[in-house]
Amino acid sequence: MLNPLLFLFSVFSLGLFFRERFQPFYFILLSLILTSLLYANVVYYREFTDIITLPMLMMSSNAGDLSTSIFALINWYDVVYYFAALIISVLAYTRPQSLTINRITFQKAKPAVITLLVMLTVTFGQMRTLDEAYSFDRNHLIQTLGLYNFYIYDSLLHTQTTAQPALSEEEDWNNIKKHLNNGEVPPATHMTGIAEDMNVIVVSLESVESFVIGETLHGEEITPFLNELINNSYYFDNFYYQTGQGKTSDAEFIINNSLHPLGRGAVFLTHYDNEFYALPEILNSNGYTTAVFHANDETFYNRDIMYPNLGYENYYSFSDYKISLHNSVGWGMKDIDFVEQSMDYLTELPEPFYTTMITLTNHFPYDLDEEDHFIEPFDSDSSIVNQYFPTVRYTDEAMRILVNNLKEAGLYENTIIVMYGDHYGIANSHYEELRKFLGREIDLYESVKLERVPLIIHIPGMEGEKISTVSGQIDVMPTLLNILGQPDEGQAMFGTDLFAEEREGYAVLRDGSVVTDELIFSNETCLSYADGSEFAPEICEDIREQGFNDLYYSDKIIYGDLFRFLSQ
Ligand code: GP9
Ligand code: MN
Repeated sequence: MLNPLLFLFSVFSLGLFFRERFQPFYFILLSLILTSLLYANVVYYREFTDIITLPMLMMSSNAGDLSTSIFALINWYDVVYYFAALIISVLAYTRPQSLTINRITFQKAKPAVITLLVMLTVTFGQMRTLDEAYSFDRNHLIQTLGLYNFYIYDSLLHTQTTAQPALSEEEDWNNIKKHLNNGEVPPATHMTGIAEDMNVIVVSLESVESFVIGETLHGEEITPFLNELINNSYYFDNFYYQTGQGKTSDAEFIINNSLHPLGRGAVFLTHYDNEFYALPEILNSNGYTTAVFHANDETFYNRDIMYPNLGYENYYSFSDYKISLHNSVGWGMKDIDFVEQSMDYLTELPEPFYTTMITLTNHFPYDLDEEDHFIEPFDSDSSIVNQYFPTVRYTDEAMRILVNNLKEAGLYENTIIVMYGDHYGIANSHYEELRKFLGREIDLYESVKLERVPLIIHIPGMEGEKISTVSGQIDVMPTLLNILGQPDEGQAMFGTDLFAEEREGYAVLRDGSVVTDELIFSNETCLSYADGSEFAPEICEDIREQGFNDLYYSDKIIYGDLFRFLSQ
């Protein structure tokens, strides 16, 4: 409480330098600005469990498309946030003298101003020496600094990170390579080239989490098709999403680069003109046709610029689909129609192809017409949790149609199908109601485990199996490169081949949490992966450090645009 108070005290007292009749206006204006900043974060937090960072503010071009979601996050009783501003305004009108204090000259205020400056310098100093690990865990950071001071810190970070490319040197690579070589594990030789020259379809399953897989609601399977597909695929049930504020686009970024996304903002928006060494680009230079299918505005997340940069030759977006009121809901085109129309383009692509399909129907706030419900909603006090089940079930149905269409088109037998959940679907603010579905308390241990999303890899001719070693989105690229028989040419990948014999369970989440087959490090706490019992912090020290370095070096590559220096 003290940190925000110090900030508020400082900025409000600046009003004392104004002439008496201007003071009330200054207080009203300031109160409105600060309340709006606070309230914007309250709304954002309800869905993203995160704070708006400066790079996110610059995402305003995406705000239009977010409007359907924003209304689901606003409550009428939120007016309480504006009470203080209201009271100040009423007072300014009825008794302005109650809001004015004798104007202070700078001369008189000198001791106070000097004290304030000293306090601010100390605060800045503290921020700079904050344990660096905190900087990845924003929840912790806000608790330490308070919301308003956080923005001062974020501005410091902003100038520091935007200045990096100019300062970056080739030598940075030496440290990064050293770090990566340390944890390097050779890929599984028995899988090398097993799917050489096969097509690849990677499907991003919007907001699909692991907790629905294999589960039932009202006695019916929530994902009957995915459950069926899992039976003859490789299925990773301890697979974690590693996205940051760029959500879907971050997931695409991780899958295609085996790099971590950034801690602040979306790489697609902040570093779209960087040099990358991405999976589509590698495959394209080895004879693959590359394409993305996503029935949204082509400029959303800068995809129109980022896709060619990552090596995608074709991008089928909004204008390539026949979209009507009838076949759209919520954010846009319904997944079933999307999949069906995409087939027309897919079947025209020269083989082998590497394609990405991005689904949309299971997007917050999970709107879906009654006629498209293949399962009844859940019954709780959260409409978000309730509606999530029919939309997941709908996307599941779309996947059945996709696979059936692939079979009909004769593509199923020579196409690897990868399906992954892009990020969480149910935000922490709905855990109270989600708990009713899960039938257990959601403590720190459970909330980390809820960061799991499905990963399914279907390889024609292979039976597959369930693999329970901990893994993350960052591991998909090295896995695909190996089964496609594409040698790792020394590009910097932060993931490891999922089939590698020596691979040990490991996933670093973007907030600095680290998960292994034995341990969970999250929120400065060390837990057992098996049962959530708490260990002394030292037990997690090694994995905390390893995770921190992964994020640190991956960030260095992106902020410094280091691929410019990589000899290919
Ligand atoms: C936007 C879609 C959803 O085109 O991919 O993005 P999200 O809000 O999940 O990041
Ligand atoms: Mn998404």
